[in-house]
Amino acid sequence: MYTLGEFIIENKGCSSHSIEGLLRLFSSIKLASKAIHKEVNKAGLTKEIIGSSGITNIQGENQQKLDNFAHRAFIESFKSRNVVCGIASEESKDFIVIKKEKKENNNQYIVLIDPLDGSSNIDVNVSIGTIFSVYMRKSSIRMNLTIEDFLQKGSQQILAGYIIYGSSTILVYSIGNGVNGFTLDPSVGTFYLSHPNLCFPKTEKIYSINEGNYAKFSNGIRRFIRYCQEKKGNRPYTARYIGSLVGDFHRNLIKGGIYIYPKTASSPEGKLRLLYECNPMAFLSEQAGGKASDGEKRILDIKPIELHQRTPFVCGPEKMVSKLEEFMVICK
Ligand code: AHM
Ligand code: MG
Repeated sequence: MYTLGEFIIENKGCSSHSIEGLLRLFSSIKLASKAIHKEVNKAGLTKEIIGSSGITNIQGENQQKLDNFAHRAFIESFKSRNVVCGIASEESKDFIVIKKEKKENNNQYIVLIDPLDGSSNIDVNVSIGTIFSVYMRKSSIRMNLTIEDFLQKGSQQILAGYIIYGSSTILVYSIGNGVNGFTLDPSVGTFYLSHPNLCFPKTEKIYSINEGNYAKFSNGIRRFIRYCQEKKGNRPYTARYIGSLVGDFHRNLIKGGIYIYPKTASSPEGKLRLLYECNPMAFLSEQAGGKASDGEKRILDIKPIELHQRTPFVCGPEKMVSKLEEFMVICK
């Protein structure tokens, strides 16, 4: 069985990035994710992990203790591996500059991360995740990092992935040559290839949306929901919604389903963050033979204008996303 490290070395594909760089990046990601895995697994036993940290984050949301732990774990881990020059995190207002250890280090990777996604599920023992994405810096290495290093289109990602802390801990990633998943064997602390070449299945089965917001949805989204529920062909589809993007996406990727977080009357920009959540999931969707859009246009083509920008988000099998887009046009 391949370990993640062996797989990276043998499956670099056409990526022009150095194996050493990728291995160092993954070394940081693995280290932090194992620390989080350990904490998540004993969450019921210790008050240090469950509940609110008492801090309101930049999103105006109540930061959970585990959000904070995960944010610090990733920042420290990236700092220690000497490979990344800047990080933007959903839990931090501004981007974080990582100083070079040695003058000759040319750390050129920019990381954008949602350290702990699906926070509302922490206290109830339901799957949560980490979402990450990596870009090359655009500014000269002789200059200071600028905000433009972080505000790149999703199509510029060189690596994107997530870790799901569920019944087992699984890391799924793509460097632009397909999607592969690795399960952590906690007894040895190693990720092994368990889900090679992940693609959305041909048969669509599931739709995932918070239907409690139905009254606030646009007519296009309501029409699509009714279409999913109609008895015709392989419909009605099954409704499944965890409220944890990583968990919902992972299930839909394996079983065949669409994930939707549209704009609503009260959140005209949607809820999810373009840089930390939607771009990496859109990259993975396309790499798995699917599609991702804001209901009208491709997510990966959006030029971000600010770090914590939100966007409506739809991703899943190509046919399902295209069908939803059709309804959005018809009902305009
Ligand atoms: P978070 O980053 O604060 O955890 O919020 C993102 C989460 C997604 O994981 C999930 O799909 C969505 O918010 C659920 O929102 P809602 O409870 O409004 O359905
Ligand atoms: Mg999130």
